[in-house]
Amino acid sequence: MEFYYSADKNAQIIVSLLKAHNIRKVIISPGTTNISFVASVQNDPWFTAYSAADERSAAYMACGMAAESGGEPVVLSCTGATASRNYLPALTEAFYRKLPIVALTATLHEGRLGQNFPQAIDRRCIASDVCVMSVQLPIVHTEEDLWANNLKVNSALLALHRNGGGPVHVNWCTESSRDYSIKVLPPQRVIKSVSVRDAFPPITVDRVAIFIGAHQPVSERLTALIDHFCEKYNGIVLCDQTSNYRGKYRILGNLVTYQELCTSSLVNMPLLIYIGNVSGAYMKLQPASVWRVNPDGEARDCFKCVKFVFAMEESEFFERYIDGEAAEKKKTTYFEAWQVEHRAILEKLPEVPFSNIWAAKTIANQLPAGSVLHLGILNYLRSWNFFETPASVTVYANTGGFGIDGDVSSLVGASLVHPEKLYFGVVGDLAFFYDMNSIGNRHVSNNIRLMVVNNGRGTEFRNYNHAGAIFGAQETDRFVAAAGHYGNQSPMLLKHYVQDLGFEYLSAKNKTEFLNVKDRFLATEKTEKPMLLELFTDSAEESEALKSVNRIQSSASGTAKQLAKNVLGHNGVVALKKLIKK
Ligand SMILES: Cc1ncc(C[n+]2csc(CCOP(=O)(O)OP(=O)(O)O)c2C)c(N)n1
Ligand SMILES: [Mg+2]
Repeated sequence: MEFYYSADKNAQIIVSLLKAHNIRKVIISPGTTNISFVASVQNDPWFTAYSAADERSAAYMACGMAAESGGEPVVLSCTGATASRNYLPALTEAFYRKLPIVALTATLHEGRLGQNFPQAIDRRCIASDVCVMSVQLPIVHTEEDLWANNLKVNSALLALHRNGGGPVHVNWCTESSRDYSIKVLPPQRVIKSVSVRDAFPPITVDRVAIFIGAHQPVSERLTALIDHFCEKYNGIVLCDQTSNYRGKYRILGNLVTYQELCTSSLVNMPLLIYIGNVSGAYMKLQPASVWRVNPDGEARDCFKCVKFVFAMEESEFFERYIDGEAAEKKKTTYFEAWQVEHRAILEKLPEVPFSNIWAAKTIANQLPAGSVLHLGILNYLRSWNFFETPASVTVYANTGGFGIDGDVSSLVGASLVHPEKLYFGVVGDLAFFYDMNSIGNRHVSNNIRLMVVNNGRGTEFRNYNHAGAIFGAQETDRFVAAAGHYGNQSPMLLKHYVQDLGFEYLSAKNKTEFLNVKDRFLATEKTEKPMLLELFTDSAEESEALKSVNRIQSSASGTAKQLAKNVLGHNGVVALKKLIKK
């Protein structure tokens, strides 16, 4: 019988990626749990394998080998029991000398830990000075598991050299497969790291998108570099409000990407440059590959296809690709195509009911110049990401942790920095009541204008397309949407509270009332008091408004897909997709 690579997916990922990252030297200690990796390596001529029965010694051998070979990484592989414990002295040595060692510790299913299964050793927490990164690879069952384990191994192997480098730890769960019939390893995504000292990969594609997650206001200099880059490479800058880029190639991407009856071909792009932090835009993009640019050097693979990580400042990246060339080769067809589609959708925008979306549509572009806007997550970002704000406005949201617990406090804190500026906030009733004490802070002054959309619940969960919608309004309201708290849309409660705190109170329960108060709310001059504008909206109408915006554009195939969803339900669609794949 011939033996090839193991069918064990974690072993395959590790072997493939070691090769892709140009790592050849492996020191193997004996045992059962690591057998699928060992057998896969021992017949592959790529690797130079050494045997060492004593794990403590194996790891010190790796130290000597890595140092002597000028920083070439050395892999260690051991089994369960106490084997891996004996790596610790040498890994400590490697940590303080920044030696690139990959400690592969094989493990049984995590559920066996602490249950008197023999050999089940808990390696989930390790000492802080034995490696620069430690990752856990559970058994692969799904595509998502495969993606996650691939990413973790790539990240660990990149950490061998990043920020001075050092040893890394990969604790991988074995499937205990006895199948060694795999002649060719399944392809693995490889992530490469690029520093300012490296050669940069060429951009050979005909269009490039830049996606900016939540970002501090993009400086004038960086804006000029990005614009220049777009002109050279047929680029576009896909933003949400929190991207804070206001250059020539900005497109608020959600109006196009949210169309559920028509998937625009524009959302497919061969290359996406990803900068910035966690985005709450949920923009539906389908890049073929992503290059992430950030001094943190991390993959942050939210598009699931990062290929290069540029560990550098954004300006260094764009400057290098512009390469001193004048921006003569102006080719901006990709941007123009996005503009055309974006405008076409805007023009077809129907009249929507009184709602968060309607308020955003009505006043987003009327915010006073130079003001600052703070948005709540989900409904707030979503509604206000459909409509453009003036270029001089900066926008923030708590997308880092995604809580509804501190939106108002964040607004208050920001407002203290520039007392001369106006600070607008838009939050929901649950978010407001959560954090209501903060507007009683004695530092609050008249540069705050807060809009509270009071729909009496977390209306997010009542939206027609939310997972909560399947239970029906009444059931969802009981616990998922937490309806009826905090005065149950009382017209008095918030009014009294904020007036007693010295706020000017405005309210609107329909479009006419809103149009009557909006100019006061948007007054460009500072008023005597801070303001709170309370909107009373209805959840069914909030949902209706969202549905209208999401269904402006339609195509035959998109409509058919939606119809199938309605008839089959979510589970039916998943089952059908599986069937088609087979
Ligand atoms: C601290 C915290 N708890 C719970 C959540 C989950 N969550 C997300 S949106 C939301 C409802 C928000 O309700 P509201 O502020 O009234 O906005 P609406 O959806 O009604 O517009 C909740 C509870 C969260 N993000 N943060
Ligand atoms: Mg609400």
